[in-house]
Parts: sequence; structure tokens; C-alpha cells
Amino acid sequence: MNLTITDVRLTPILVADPPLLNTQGVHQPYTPRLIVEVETAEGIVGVGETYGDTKYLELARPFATELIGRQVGDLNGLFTVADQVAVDSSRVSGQVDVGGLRGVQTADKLRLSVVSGFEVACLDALGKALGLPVHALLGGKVRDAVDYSAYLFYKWAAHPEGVACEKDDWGAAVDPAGVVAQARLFTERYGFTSFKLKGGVFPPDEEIAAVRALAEAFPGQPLRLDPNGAWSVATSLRVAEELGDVLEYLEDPALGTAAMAEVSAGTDVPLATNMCVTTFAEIKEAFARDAVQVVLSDHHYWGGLRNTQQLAAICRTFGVGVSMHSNTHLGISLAAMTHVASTVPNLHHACDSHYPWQSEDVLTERLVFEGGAVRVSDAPGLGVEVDREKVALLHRRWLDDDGSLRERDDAAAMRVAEPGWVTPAVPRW
Ligand code: GKR
Ligand code: MG
Repeated sequence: MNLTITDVRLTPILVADPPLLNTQGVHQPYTPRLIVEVETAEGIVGVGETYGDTKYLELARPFATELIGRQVGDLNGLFTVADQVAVDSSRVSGQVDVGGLRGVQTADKLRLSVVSGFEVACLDALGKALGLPVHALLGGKVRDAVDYSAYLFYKWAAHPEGVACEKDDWGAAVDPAGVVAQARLFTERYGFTSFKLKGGVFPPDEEIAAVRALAEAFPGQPLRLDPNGAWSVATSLRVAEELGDVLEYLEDPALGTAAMAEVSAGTDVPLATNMCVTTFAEIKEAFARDAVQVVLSDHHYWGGLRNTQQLAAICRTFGVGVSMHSNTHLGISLAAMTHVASTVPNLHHACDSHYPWQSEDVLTERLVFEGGAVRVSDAPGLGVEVDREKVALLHRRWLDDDGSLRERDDAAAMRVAEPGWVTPAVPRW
């Protein structure tokens, strides 16, 4: 068996996204993603997916060149390659990543997000070559299906007039009744039994009312609220006090480990994060200060599926819960998340997924949620098949773009509706 990588293809695409609101603005009508394909000497092709903004693409290109001639099973070597890829200093802000809300942007995190796309593609190719599912390459599944939560968003009925976009059939959700109606659609369409509301959009009392309305509509079902760090410590504590009886956890109420530690000290409501613990280096302080009780991994910026397993092991050691965060993504990433989640013993919270919001995918067959869960595939590799025509179509959209949509920028998208909008200073409330 010849497992040498002989070709690597990178295809940036733009994927339709509805007008979902968050504290920084609104989703653009199209979001960039990067499809990674590695091909072995025997013609086996593995696929991966990661963030697609230019800053990722410009790292992925030299990375791809370095991979030619290496072994598809040399997963540790991907990190060595990553160390050799130079990151332009203008890309490193040290600030919370605009539009992505995924923690502070560092050179390492950019590199790791690129590694993840290649790691998943290599695992897919290796699994296909060996006739093994990706979960088997990760040590084997401990569950046959992975639970996901309904990821509720405040949402406009449509993107602003005059903006080129795809239509969606979710309707508007800008008040408690709209949020409950959206949650009902999620349960009807996908069978989800737990709910996360993206907050930080309206004043906290309005979001408290929305969560209360959800609790009444779905009694006893797990609920989460995530304002992406938009609140002060005092506001966070007030919300925790008011919703403590119905929340499974509060996600990133305040920004940064110090603020989260203060909130944590003042409430019994568990705190989760995908913003203050986003790298291995951030774990020590956060755990020592008991700032968070659940870490939400995003395998993209944690550097892949094996790093996610390592994160889960560290969380297990320290008695901290683990689950998964998501950003706008397609079926390749959902398959990757499902494989790794199936191998994590200490997964006690349903994972997040944006997938239901994506009406488009690059797969021949979309992944399916049944009873809110995705079945773990036992087919070789990830168990998904890429539709080349769909990739070509979404790539054509990327080629035709004047550049304005190639970087995700939720504040810029908001300015179309509200000229003068700037990303609100934190804490916003
Ligand atoms: O897509 O608007 C969004 C989310 O706010 C996303 O950017 C976050 O990264 O889903 C994420 C979260 O849980 O913080
Ligand atoms: Mg979050």
C-alpha cells in the first residue's frame, strides 16, 4: 500500500448563510469555507474542511506544498509543517477574532485551524485506504450516535433588501415568541431536545424573557444562553440569578478568564466557554481559577480531532466538562465532529452545530439529525462523499466575489442595514 501524498487541492468556497444576529452584527449572506483534499499515490482522496477567510488560505497554500511526498498517516508531522509556515504579523491581532467570536487571535491558532483541515483530510484518506472509519483510527467509538443541540439565533426574516442572497424558510425571530417558534421548527425538523440561544443581541432582560419562554414551552429540557462575552460581571450574575433554575449552563457571559472567574465565584450556574479557553496555553489559569466548568472544543482551532481528544483528557483529569462549539460549517466538518465526539468518554452535553442553518453543502448526501443526534458512520474514512459539481458551484461564487465576502465580517454586514454600526465595546451591558 502506497500512502504517499501526491496531490493536495485547496478549494475556497462561499456558502449561503441566513441573517443570524450576534453581538458583533449579523451573518453575511455568504460565508467563506475552505475544502481540503489530499490524494495518495494510489488515487485515494481524503477531504477536510476549515475556516476559509484569506488569512487561513494564505497559510494553507504553502502548507499544501509541504505535504507532497509525506505519508498520509504522518499526523504528528502536520504540526511540524505548521511550525514552518510563516504567519504574517498583520494577521495576529491579540484581540478577539472579529466576526468569528472564537477567542483571541494568535499565530498558533491560525496555524492550528489550518492543521485541522489537513488532519481531517489525512484521516479520511487513511481510513479509506485501511477500510476503517475515522473513529476507529481515533481509538474507537464509545457511542453509536452523537447528540446535538438546536442552535437558536435571533434572526431577521431576510437579509437587507438589495443584498444578493439565498432565501431561507426559517422566518424572523426577534422576540420570545419568535425564538420559541424557531425552537419548535428545530424540534419538528430535527428532533433536538436541548436548546442554545445565541445572545448578546438584545438587552439582557429581553434575552432572559426569551429563555423563560423556552423553559415554559419545553419544560425540563436543557437550555443554554451564549452572549459571547457581551455582559459585565454584574449583568452576568444577575442573569445567572434569574435563570439559574432553568439553565444547563451559561456560555461566555463575560469576556476573558478574569471576568469569567469572578462570575463563577458568584454563582452555582455552570459556565461554559469557547472564548476564554481556546488553546492549551489558556487551560492552566482558567482551571486554577475555576473560571469555567465546561470547555467547548472547536476541532478547527484546537488543531484537529486528536487535539480535541487531548483536550477532553485534560478536562477529565481536572473534573471539567467538555463538549463542542461550532461556527458556520458544512457536512465534512459535521462528520469530523461526530467521529471525534463518538470517541470522547466524558461528553455529557449535546454538541453545538450550525449545520441546520446551512441550506447548501458539498456532499452528495447531507448528514441527517434523528432525534437530535447524528449516527456515527462505520464506513471507511469520514463516511461522506463530496459532490464535485457542488464544490465547483460554490467555488465559482468565491471566484466571482469582489473580495467583500471572502472575509467573514458580521459588523460590515450589519452596516448595510444600520450605517454607522461598529462592533460594540465590551461589556455591552
Ligand atoms: O455564528 O454568530 C455565530 C456565533 O456567534 C459564532 O461566531 C460563535 O463562534 O457559535 C459560536 C459560539 O458559540 O460562540
Ligand atoms: Mg459560544
